[in-house]
Amino acid sequence: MNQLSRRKLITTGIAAAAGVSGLAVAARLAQKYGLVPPDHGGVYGLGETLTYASQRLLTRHSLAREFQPSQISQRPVPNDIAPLSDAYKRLQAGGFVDWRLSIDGLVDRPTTFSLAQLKSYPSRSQITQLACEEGWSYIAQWTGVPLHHVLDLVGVHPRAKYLVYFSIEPDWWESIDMSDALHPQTFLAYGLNGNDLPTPNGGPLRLRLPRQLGYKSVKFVTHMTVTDSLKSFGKGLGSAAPEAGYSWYAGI
Ligand SMILES: Nc1nc2c(c(=O)[nH]1)N[C@H]1C(S)=C(S)[C@@H](COP(=O)(O)O)O[C@H]1N2
Ligand SMILES: [Mo]
Repeated sequence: MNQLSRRKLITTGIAAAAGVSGLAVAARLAQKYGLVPPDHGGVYGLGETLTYASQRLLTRHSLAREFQPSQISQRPVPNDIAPLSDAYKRLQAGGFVDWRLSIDGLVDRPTTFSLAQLKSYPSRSQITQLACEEGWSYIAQWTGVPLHHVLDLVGVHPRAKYLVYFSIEPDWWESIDMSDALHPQTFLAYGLNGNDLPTPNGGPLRLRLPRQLGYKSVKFVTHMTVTDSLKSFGKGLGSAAPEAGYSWYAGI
């Protein structure tokens, strides 16, 4: 049986189990295949699980749409950000020479990278859409290093399940599963439309993840950690988003 029909079968199986034999069976199936998102609890729990499970199985390797240069939006819309912290302003005053991204957790070689190091790795540009959960969006050209390149350098352990990433700005942290972390279009962006990434858009460094809503593309990223469990982060729901009422998985 080929991969896709197998995936379809599992998804259909989970959905059918939810309908026919009740929630417990569906939940057990989803658990078995590692398809339960960290914020699955509560009234809408099964809905979240089904959305995540079917997306995971059917679109694990699919690509977000990429656009032509002529389709780039006139103005990349920066969303409002909270007033910048002193820690950020100090680094900005120094031209971000001292900006660091540290990666630790379930990796062979915990490493701290400077921007210059990140820029020395093979860079990639992609023209994708950033879509906010509030309804607006824009198309821009993002330049950076694919995250899988950097994760290969630090050596992710086989039992890793999630990547948790943090902004230098308080209250902004997110996580994604390893399948999204290693996805070819997920990258650490330091450029926008041919220039350095402007501060309002998350410069000098943000995560870009075009297959999920804008809030997963955290700005001002300074720290990432690889883990097999999200329980000890924040309220254990996987990220700041579900703590504020948004879905952890924001696939588009
Ligand atoms: N650190 C940080 N990251 C953030 C945000 C923020 O306010 N602070 N806003 C998020 C939201 S809700 C969206 S829609 C996008 C907006 O990206 P843009 O400003 O480039 O349009 O960034 C996301 N990343
Ligand atoms: Mo947003």
